[in-house]
Amino acid sequence: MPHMPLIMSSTPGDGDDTSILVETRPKTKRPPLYKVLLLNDDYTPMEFVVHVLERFFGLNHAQAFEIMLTVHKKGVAVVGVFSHEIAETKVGQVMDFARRHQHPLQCTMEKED
Ligand code: TYC
Repeated sequence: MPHMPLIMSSTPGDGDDTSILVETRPKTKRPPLYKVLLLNDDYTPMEFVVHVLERFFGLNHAQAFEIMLTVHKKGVAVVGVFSHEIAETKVGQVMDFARRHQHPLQCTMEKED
């Protein structure tokens, strides 16, 4: 919202000549969003990546397969856009799950422009 001064004036005609200008600058900047990226590698099985996308990003099988193929072919893809806290949680979940299964799958986050 633009700068919109709120004018608190005296009651007209009551002899009070003072008025107060209150600068109200609505400070409602929305928090930045973060892209969560999945990176390709030569070793993580395709089915594992599809499972990760279904499990942690709520994608159905067809959506998960499509994104997995995009990463496989292009090297990287955005799998979702979230608040900083949610993005960090997703990245952590994916990295932890991949490590526990001994796959080199990489997941990162990047601030949206
Ligand atoms: N390139 C992998 C393979 O051929 C599959 C893969 C897809 C790995 C997406 C990681 O983020 C990834 N088995």
